[in-house]
Amino acid sequence: MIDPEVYYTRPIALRNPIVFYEGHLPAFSVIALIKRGLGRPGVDDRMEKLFERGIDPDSVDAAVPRSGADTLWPSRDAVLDYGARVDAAIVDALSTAAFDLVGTTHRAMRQGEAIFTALEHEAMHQETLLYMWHRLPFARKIAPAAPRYELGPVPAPARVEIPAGTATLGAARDAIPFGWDNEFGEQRVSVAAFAIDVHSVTNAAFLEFIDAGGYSNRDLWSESGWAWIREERVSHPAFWMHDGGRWYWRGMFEAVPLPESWPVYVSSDEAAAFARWRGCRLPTEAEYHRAAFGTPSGAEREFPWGNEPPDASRGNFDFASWEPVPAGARPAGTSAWGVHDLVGNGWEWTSSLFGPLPGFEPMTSYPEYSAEFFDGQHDVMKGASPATARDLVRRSFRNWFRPNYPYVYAKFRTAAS
Ligand code: AVJ
Ligand code: FE
Repeated sequence: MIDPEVYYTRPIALRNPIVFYEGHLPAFSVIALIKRGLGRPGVDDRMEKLFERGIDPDSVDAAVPRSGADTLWPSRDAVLDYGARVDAAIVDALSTAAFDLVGTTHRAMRQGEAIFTALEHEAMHQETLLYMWHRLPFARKIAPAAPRYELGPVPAPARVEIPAGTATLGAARDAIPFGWDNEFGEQRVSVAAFAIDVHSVTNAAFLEFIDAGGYSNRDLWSESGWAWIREERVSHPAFWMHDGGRWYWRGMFEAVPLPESWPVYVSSDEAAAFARWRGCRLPTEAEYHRAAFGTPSGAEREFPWGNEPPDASRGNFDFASWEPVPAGARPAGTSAWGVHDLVGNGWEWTSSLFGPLPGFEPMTSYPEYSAEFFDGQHDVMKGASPATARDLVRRSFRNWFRPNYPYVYAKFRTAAS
């Protein structure tokens, strides 16, 4: 899909170049499954060191040099050859490992942990790669088929009142086949009554914020949010482009005259500024759970629509589309309260800082996964985007980014007490 010429470029300055990810997926599987899971030697020490970890700096001009800045990356053939060697080693491990040791000597293999870790990590980076490729110039990409967009009317704004009740965050350790460490344990939270938007905030609504001078009104922004938009001269969503006096959506393959009914993709800082402009706020993680999984009877569901497994009728996820679809276009995914698009069509920003649930324990196959990010500098996102694999669509799944990260497929809605 992409021009080989961009293989060593960084479509997002904060992240590693594309070549890193092609080596990172196999290297990660070796480290999590073969080394930590099964206690066997790795496949290629040099490659496993080079491709072990990504980065999460808070700014491009941080004093610390960007990871990989002075790395001489291997040729693509060498990376692909490494991938093939890893595939063979993984197949061999799965066919011959002494899985009866699970739970005693091989703690990272409890309930197959390290296998799921490798599989879900790859699914996550498929999303990373797609939103990175979204930033590449159109001329560097080949559309697999003529792109088609779903357009539709802007839904009428509406709010729903959700009465006070209980939300269950996380999951009990044995309740799900696999979860990342930050999904455990289970926590019941009392949520006061609140009101929440039935639909995600659309491009049309966000345009009003821009036209009202939202990006130059200091009062609407947090201190760090204001510093970010000033320093990086941010004056519109990263998914928008301005040309000849008109706004366009930066699609994967071409610019699309701004589709008013699509949810706006923004950073948490931009979402919070919009909410303040509207005289309200973002929902908390617990409020998101209540809106998505709660019901008037008090029982909680696995998914907004009920307990049936996710499919394409319920939401725009699992690579169903390169772009968003209009807000409210998947009514079969509506929650018990009539709230649309809580899972799919873009992650949902919450106002909650990423932190551990009670009983948190770093996972053995990847102890760095969450713990390093419990630093008060990351906001929780819930739900799913068009580029989120169906395997990751589950109630307890939690995603997180810095509040000024504008590149991920993330939307929002507003709430009020
Ligand atoms: C959980 C999506 C924030 O993309 O940085 C991938 C996931 N961690 N490899 C990221 C992750 C290590 C992470 N997010
Ligand atoms: Fe990774």
